[in-house]
Amino acid sequence: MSYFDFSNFEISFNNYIKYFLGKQLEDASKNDQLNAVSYAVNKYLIDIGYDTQTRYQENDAKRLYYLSLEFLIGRLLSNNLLNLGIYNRCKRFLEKKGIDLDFLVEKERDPALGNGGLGRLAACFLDSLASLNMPGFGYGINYDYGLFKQLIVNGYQKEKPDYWPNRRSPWLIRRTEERYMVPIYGRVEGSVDRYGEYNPVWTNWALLIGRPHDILVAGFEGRTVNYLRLFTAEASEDFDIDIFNEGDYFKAVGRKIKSESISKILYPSDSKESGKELRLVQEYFLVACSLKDIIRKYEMNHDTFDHFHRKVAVQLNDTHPALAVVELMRILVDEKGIQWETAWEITQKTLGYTNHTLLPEALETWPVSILERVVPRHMQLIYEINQRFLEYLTVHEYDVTTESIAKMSIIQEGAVKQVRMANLAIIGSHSVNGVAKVHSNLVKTQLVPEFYKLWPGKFSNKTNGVSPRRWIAACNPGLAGFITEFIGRRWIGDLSRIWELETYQNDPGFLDRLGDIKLANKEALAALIRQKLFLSVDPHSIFDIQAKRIHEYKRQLLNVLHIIHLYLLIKEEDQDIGHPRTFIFAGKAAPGYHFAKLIIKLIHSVANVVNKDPDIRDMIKVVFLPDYRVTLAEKIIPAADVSEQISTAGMEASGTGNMKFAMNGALTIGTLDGANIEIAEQVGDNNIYIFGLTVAEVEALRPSYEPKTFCDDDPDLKRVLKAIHSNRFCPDEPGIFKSVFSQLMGSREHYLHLADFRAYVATQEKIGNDYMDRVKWLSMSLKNIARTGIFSSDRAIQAYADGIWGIDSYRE
Ligand code: 4GP
Repeated sequence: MSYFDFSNFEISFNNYIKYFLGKQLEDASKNDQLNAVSYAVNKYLIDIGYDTQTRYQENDAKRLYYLSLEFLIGRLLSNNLLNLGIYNRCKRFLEKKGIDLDFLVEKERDPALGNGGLGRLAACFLDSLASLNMPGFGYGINYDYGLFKQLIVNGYQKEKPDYWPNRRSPWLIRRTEERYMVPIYGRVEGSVDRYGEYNPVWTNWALLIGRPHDILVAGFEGRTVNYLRLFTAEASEDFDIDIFNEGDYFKAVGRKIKSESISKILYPSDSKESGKELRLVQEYFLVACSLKDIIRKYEMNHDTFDHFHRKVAVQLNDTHPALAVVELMRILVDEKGIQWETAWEITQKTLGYTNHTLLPEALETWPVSILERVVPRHMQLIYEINQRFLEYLTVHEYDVTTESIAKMSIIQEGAVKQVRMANLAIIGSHSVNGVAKVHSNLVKTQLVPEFYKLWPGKFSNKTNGVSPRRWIAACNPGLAGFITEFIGRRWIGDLSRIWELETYQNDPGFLDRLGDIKLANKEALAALIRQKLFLSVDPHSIFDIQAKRIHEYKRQLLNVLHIIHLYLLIKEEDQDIGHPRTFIFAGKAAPGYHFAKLIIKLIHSVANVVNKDPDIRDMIKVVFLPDYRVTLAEKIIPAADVSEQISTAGMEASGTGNMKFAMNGALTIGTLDGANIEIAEQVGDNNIYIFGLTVAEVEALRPSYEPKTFCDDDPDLKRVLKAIHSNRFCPDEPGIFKSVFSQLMGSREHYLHLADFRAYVATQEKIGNDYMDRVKWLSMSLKNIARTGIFSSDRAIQAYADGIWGIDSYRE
């Protein structure tokens, strides 16, 4: 393609160093070189981006806006080079200058603008939208500080601020010509005009200023470049108040406030941190800036709003941007003078809502009093939306009970009146979806059965997916090259083709090579472990990995119970546990979640004892890799033999790590939860290790759960718990794990760890045996790679596009 004429790459690179940095190449630091390369690559993206926009414009394309408080995008350079198809060319070019591209790639900072699955999913979705040549754009916040950096000190997690040098990033384009004024606080003064109409006037507001910054998103093969638009809050000192005095809506004089703090920091997902006013302000800030931007673009081509929902789709990534329902209504009714009923129809048809969790603590509610203070006009509108909805229920729905009306109301009555964001999102959208089959069913039957009964057609499932570009091609070049050698490169843009790989399984040497690739990846991870932790692990041992947020429901503790069990088998009974194993953990705990932090300490304490005990003869090693993030995931996942997906059934909405591990050839040990169920359907029961209680069994057991009975019946389990209760793993800090013991033994232990212990241990034993049969293991591994094509985010995005958004593909 003409875009990739390398002569201009060289010019851009040289110009950046010489004119932007004012340096000679010899004086440029590695960081300067990295920025110069990134800058030169971004110039390609800008060119393609202009052409892409023209194509959308010429076709008057319907656009999708994905609103999310989190985008966990990961490093950009290697991914962009790969998607543009110029990695090798760029490498050769830099080699001539004596620069090692692979080295530079490793120097890039990884912006942690998200907490975990929800944010990473959003990033994979942007990759897929661009790769499918669809007009889909991310809208988020340009945080200065992403999720904290995790340090481990004496086995304890410590948090450090993680500053992302966003203001200097070569990938971020500051849109100097655009900014949005967002009113906040103040009060609403109403007057009734001579036609009897109520005219609200929002007065005495303060102003936030949102400045868009774009990160360009290249699709595979570089045909399409979309963008992720992140808003920075800027100070409003230089604001010209006249802008708002044009209409009579903003009659009063605005107060100037210092607004920069709004985009300072990402909130860690933590129930202790929830309910903080600044978080609500962030949510409103994002929604208000995004809708202003969306509407400005729409109005460039359209005079009326009659066709708005035919040209615009907005997806709410969980309830965090749910105020979009209200803000869109406010704009349509208050600013554009559209009739309520018409505005409501447009709003509902435009918005869709995705639920990502059933955990009660993650279901957002905001006190009415805070909303009244922060966004007084919006609170009025919420009351109005709710009143009309409740009236509709009582007039049109004969068989709704008072109880179900109370559950569906947006307002939750009680000592502190609350606004239920999920109810707002459901009522204000035309579509509600969960992220895996079982999860979507639970949304319907457990989370909001009343709404499902009312509007069954609104609910659907869209099983998650992950980008094969980042999660195979870029992170596992050995495997990617191998796949391409056999079936060509088309799988990168169409992962459904990867099944073709299975036809080669009888090719002599094929499985052997697959085994060699895994071994090389394990060696690389072992080297990283040595470098970071001064610990040596054997790449020939089974790499059994659990990498994800630390949370009781994900049951890292169950994994630890098993490790202690194996340790005691060797230590106390001198048993042969078969093949040696390396248990690797990674993940952050929310700063205020003390029990999760204690789990991290327990892992370290067990590691400390097990790794040093000569009696164990290196049969077990326990590793905790600190500061889990996208970059680390890219190194861990290709090296896994066993993928731990062991949440209590019914608690993990989907999981996406489970998909990444499987497509990189790891075998899953997992419960029938989230997308594990669908992975099992794809790979077949013989190629996955499923164990434990089902959702129905969990529900049946929970009310009468007595951990003690499981313990009494199982001497192994009893011994493990005793070891935790004693000071065996914490001689220097006696008693610190007593609360782990009492938690596990408590009848309210919600995650039923002990109930699944025996099944988990038995399944692990089977894994140990199977692993020793190399051909069997590799052939199972191959089936995981070849049969998980359905978990591409391209498939997920196509399903959203067809079923919810109604957007098309514009290739050329
Ligand atoms: C996560 C879910 O816990 C995970 O199962 C799912 O795969 C992911 O969303 C993407 O859908 N939820 C969150 C959250 O990250 O903050 O609620």
